[in-house]
Amino acid sequence: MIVLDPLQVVVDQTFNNTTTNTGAPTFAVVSTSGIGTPTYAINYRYTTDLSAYGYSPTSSFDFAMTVTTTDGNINNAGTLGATNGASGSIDPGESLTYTLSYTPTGPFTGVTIGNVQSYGSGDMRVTSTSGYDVTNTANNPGFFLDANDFTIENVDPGTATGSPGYINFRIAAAVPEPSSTALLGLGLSSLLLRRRR
Ligand SMILES: [Ca+2]
Ligand SMILES: [Ca+2]
Repeated sequence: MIVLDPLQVVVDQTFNNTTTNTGAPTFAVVSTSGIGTPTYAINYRYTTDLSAYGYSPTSSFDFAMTVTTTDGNINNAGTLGATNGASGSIDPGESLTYTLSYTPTGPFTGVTIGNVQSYGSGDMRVTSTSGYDVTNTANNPGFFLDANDFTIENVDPGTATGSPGYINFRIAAAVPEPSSTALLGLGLSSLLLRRRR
C-alpha cells in the first residue's frame, strides 16, 4: 500500500451551516447538534474521486468533531465562542476544546487537524494531547499543529477576545501499489531497450 499525500480541506469558522462544496472533492457539514449547550458536535463528510486506484469515483469519509467548553455554553454568534464573560467570543480565561473522531473507512485511514487560526487580537494559547503547546500574541494568530485534538485558551492580559477561524483538515488515504505484473512488464521493456543499444 502507498499513502497518498494528505487530502486537504479548509473550513471557515462557524461550522453551523450545512454547507456543500460542489465538484470533486466535496466537503459537507452533514449535521450538527448542541448549540446552546457546553458540547457542540459537527459531522463532516468528505467525498473524492479515487477511481484511479480502483475505488469509487465518489469515495467518502465521515468524521466528527466535538467542541466542548467549561465556560458556559457554545454559542453561535458567527464564530464559535463561550457565553460566559463579557462577550460571546473566547474572553480572557475562557477556552474551547476540539476533538476529532472517526473510523477508518475503505482507503481512508484517518484525519488530523493541520492549521488553526483565531480571529481577533486576543493572545491565544493552543495545546494538544500530542504535546503541542504554543502561545501566539499576534492579531489573528495562526497555529500549525498536526493532531486529533486541541484546546484554544485566551491568555490575553487585557480584555481582547478571539474565536477560532479557519481550520484545515488533513485526510489520509492508503491505496494499493501498482500490481507486481505491471512492474515486471516495465522491468522487461527497460531490459530490451538496454540490449538494443
Ligand atoms: Ca465569552
Ligand atoms: Ca494580541
